[in-house]
Amino acid sequence: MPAGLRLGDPGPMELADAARAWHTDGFVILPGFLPARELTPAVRELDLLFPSADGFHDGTDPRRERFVGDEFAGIDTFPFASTELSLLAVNHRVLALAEALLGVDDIHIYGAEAWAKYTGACNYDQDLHRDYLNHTILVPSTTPGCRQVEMFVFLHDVPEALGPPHLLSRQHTASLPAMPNWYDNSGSPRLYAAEVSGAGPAGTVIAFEPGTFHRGTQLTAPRGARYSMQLCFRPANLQWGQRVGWAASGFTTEWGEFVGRATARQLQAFGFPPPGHPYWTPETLAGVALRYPKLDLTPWRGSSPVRR
Ligand SMILES: O=C(O)CCC(=O)C(=O)O
Repeated sequence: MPAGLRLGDPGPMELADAARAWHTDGFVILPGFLPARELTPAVRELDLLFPSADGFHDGTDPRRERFVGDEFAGIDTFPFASTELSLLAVNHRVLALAEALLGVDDIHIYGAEAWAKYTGACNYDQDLHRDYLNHTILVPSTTPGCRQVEMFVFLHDVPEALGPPHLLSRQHTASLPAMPNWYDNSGSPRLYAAEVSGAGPAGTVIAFEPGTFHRGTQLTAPRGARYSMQLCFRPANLQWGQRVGWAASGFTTEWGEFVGRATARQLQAFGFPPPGHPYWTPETLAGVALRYPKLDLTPWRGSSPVRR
């Protein structure tokens, strides 16, 4: 499969094709993978997190200063102020893709961020790098069952002028050692010449391994803004792949709102034991009902070992 292949028309067969490309190149670009009807509820609530392009560039949004001077200052971490955006992070298509790429059906989300970038706010142009230094306490592995996957999700169209990530196929980097982690353009023009742009329409998902070389690029569109999510998944038992612990934000209103609207599958991705697990007893069901009054406990209640 050619490096940087783009797969269109998402469908059931596409997950297998995506997995093949991901294994060959270390990344796969899925243009418009999330359809508009599933993206729109979250996009409508983006103003709960970030200034609009006009609000930033006209200086009318009092939140704008936060984004100036530091490319990473535009990152909000899960759970988001928008419950729709939190739900999108574990959208059924996203979970199916993570399962297909990782080759396991018990997956955990170990990181979720929303990121706003604005033309002129700062320098978004990065050196080619791998992300693994803050995604695992070890180094990436290609052994089945020991892989992790990151995803960039575009919440609107991201053409070249809105700074899409650029990625490099493993076919060009397989011989590079685990360190150093960053390669600048002057020292490695061969690598930069081979990079592939991730530019794509709204709903595009770019799945890549934490060991895949990639980089952020500059926003050049006049009065531009780019809104995206970065999601990270691992097999549930892969303890060395980490970024955040979800219980740390368990007291927030945003977490409670998300749990109250999430499905059993979505919550399992955050670490809820699956229906039928010995954890689910009358005692824990009663406690979880008190903690999350909006959560429908039917999937776990029906599976309680005590009731069988
Ligand atoms: O947001 C992007 O386009 C890429 C950012 C990136 O690669 C990074 O910060 O590690």
